[in-house]
Amino acid sequence: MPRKCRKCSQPAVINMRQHKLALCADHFSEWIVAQTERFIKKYRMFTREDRILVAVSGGKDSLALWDVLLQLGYEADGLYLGLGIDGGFGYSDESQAMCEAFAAQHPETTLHILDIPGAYGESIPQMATRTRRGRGKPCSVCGLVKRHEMNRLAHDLGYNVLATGHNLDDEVAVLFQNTLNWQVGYLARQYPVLPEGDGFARKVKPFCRFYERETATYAIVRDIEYIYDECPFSEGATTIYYKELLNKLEADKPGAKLHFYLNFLRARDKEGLFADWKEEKVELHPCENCGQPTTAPGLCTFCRMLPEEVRPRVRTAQPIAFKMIARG
Ligand code: Q46
Ligand code: ZN
Ligand code: ZN
Repeated sequence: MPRKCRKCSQPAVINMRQHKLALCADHFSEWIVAQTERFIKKYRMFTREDRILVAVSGGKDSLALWDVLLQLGYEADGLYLGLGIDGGFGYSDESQAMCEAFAAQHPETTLHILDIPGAYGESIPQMATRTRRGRGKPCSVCGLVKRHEMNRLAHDLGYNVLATGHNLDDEVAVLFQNTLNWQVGYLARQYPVLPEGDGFARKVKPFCRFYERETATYAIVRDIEYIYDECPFSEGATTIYYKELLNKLEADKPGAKLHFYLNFLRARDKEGLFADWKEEKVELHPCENCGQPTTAPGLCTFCRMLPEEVRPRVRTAQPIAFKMIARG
């Protein structure tokens, strides 16, 4: 028998076994919005005075996050980085089209689009091939470019908070990987909010306590169009392997992922796990080319990776602002 919404007895669109809660479409969207606000406050992510830049990829999590933040009345704009990834189906073009379609329906917001090949003359896979980084996979170059450009653009465009759509499944896969390897430094820094400082924007993950199926259901009930395909290079990634393992665990023990993550946060916050851990203080210097903070004197890793003649572009590369003008 299909389940009924706990609040209104309409047919439920989702049954969240870990919360023993089944909800209809309307009550589920309300629940997601209210829970997000609760997490934002609980982890002191930001307030309505902050300017938030949401890193959008065209996928369900980041577009759903943008939607929720707008519903909550935060000043939240989007940033899309065009990576120039095709994968035989125009992955980057299609994901950009999804972000534009979302922005077109929200005239109160702005979508900033920076096309990496347009700005620096090469796509991410081309950069990876030229620099021979990442053993045939462009992901390490991609991560480096995204981190650098998001931070640079947040700063240049006057946003102090960078929000990403990482969900519970993402966070738990990383936590599991870091625990298996006892990566103490990474574990100590894994948290829903990373404070700003030394030229870095504050980074927040307001969806870190939602399962992937919850963000997907939210996107569907809110009629948000998103790209279903993953980036073609994500195939075979270690985190996907861990996600599969954890899905098996979750199937046998509903709520196991959430407990693993929440107990980790509790051990950290209430029981002082990592309280004595001191981050090695590394001195940061502004990059000679772009001004972003970097550990080694001279050029930052991103500028060093670019061909010399392309480097000056980092100082001027600005995104296109895609904004729908409300008619009427
Ligand atoms: S890192 Fe690698 Fe992702 Fe970049 S190349 Fe694709 S899979 S998008 S999160
Ligand atoms: Zn209901
Ligand atoms: Zn630099």
